[in-house]
Amino acid sequence: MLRPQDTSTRERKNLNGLWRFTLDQQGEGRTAKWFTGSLPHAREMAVPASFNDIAADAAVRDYFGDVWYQRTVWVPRGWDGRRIVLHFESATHRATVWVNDVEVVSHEGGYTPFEADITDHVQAGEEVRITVCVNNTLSFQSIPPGVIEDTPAGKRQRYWHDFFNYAGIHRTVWLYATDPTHLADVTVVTALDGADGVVTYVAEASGEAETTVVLRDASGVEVATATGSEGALTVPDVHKWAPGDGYLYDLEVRLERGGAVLDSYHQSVGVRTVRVDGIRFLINEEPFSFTGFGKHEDIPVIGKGHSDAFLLHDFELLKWIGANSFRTSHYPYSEEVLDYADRQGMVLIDETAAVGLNMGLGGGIFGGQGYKTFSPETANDATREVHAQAIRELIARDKNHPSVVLWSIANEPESETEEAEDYFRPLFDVARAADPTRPVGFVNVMLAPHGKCRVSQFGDVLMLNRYYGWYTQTGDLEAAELAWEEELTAWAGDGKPIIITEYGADTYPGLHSVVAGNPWSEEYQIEYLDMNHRVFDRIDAVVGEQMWNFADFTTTSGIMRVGGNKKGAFTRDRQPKAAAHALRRRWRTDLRPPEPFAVDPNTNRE
Ligand code: GCB
Repeated sequence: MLRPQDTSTRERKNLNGLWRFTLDQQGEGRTAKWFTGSLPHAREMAVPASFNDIAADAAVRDYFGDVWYQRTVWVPRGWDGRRIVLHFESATHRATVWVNDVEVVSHEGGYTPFEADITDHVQAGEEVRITVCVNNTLSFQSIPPGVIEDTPAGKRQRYWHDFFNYAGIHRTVWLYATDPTHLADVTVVTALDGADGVVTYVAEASGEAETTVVLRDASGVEVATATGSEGALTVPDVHKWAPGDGYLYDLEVRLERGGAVLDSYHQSVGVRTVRVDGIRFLINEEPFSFTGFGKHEDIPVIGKGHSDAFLLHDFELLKWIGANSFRTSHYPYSEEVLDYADRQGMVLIDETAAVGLNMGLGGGIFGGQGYKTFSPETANDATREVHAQAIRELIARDKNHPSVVLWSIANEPESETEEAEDYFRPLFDVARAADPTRPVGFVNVMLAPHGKCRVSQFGDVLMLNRYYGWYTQTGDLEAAELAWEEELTAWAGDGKPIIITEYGADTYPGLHSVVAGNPWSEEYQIEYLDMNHRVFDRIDAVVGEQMWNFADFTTTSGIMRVGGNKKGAFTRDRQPKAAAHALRRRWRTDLRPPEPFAVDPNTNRE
């Protein structure tokens, strides 16, 4: 599926704005066919946005089940004879869409795009009604998983991931038009040959036509051209895409018939290579060391709704602090984020929404979960198929982004059991079949330390989340340092690159402590980070540190969380905690004071 764009042959209409909206508390909308007319009891709702925090109402915020969105749109008069497509960048966690009375598409998974060819159901120059039933209920067969439990107070949604289950239409909705003969997909893979770049492309078309490709550099100068639906282009003296240097070429792919251009699509291309070599992670054959964060899409009021302003501001802060990378924890982010990361030379670990597949977490001293993670009744073969599809859709969407250097197929799943090994083995194959060019891994949890984890054997890279000094050895950083170094040394023995994908300490902004070892204080966050950094610096295999989290974020409420997760270097409204300045001093090598002069005792007598 191609991302909608305006070109000489394509035209888009943005459907963002205020839609009619209603909760379906009785679950009656489908049987009552709400899509056949104006939605009952509708209020207005912003798109894109999570619906949860818009209303000042707990019934809306904590709602689970079906919600309905509706609007009308005029199909442009000029689109007569064109193929007309309705495209959703995402709807969380699943959706069914009707155009007038006709169901046109259903999609499972809250963070990847889907679309429907609606040519047969609309008329150019006429108005149509679009109705979307979005459902945010989590089950053991959804990614991420959850359950609905019957409690004396009624049904409750429960899940095992540590962020609020925001839902709704989170990203842009498009109506777009192409020629009936159109490009259906474009794939590019890049390589380096000495000073030259090689861009291999495959273009899929919906019908018979000649394919022509033209590669232009960033100033628009043509550097290579070819014909045919697949081929390779050589770029003499290539300007590589590299961390901090988001140089992009533009590949125009054209479908032509009898001299007429039927379709033209522009694919940006960053020429770079990625490879793991022993304990090194190589970008363009040079060792790369990740600095940065696990992030979230989490913004006041709009929740997981995309905001261009926050996108830009977050990247400014990432640059300010010296982050060269982040992980799209714990789901695929908006495509605007990926596009911008490409242009900014930001390096991404791209993650599926498989988070919370671990019943060992969250029970703790307050009792177990009462579920087994993997069993015929819980996460089972059907779950794995949904998970496999989530991996395929992530890779299909993001395969052409040079910023993406590593796929993360899950965050902190159960990985110490035989069932986990059986569940995950084929999923690594799915990822590698979908993209043979990038390393694949998953993020390991503290409950499956070295020697116990049975899934890390499948990864090209080890990604570890560890909280020594926070969840264990709380407040005792000396003990934490010893335990952490011992475990990390054992992992280093596996001979793979290690990226610390999470390490962090909740910190209440403004809480201070003059004595060391005082959790929640701004000082402790810095002491905790310093301890981690000492450990990382002693282990050669550690090629990355991504602190948890970039900013404070919303979670379900509970005694472990004070108005959300407070492990941010920045507050939720993006103000720096003291730790942000400490990270900046470590990561911004350009701001470090020059090395003190070596004093030659013979010439300098001061
Ligand atoms: C983790 C999870 C992350 C949580 C974090 C925490 O290991 O991957 O989603 O938010 O710990 O703060 O507990």
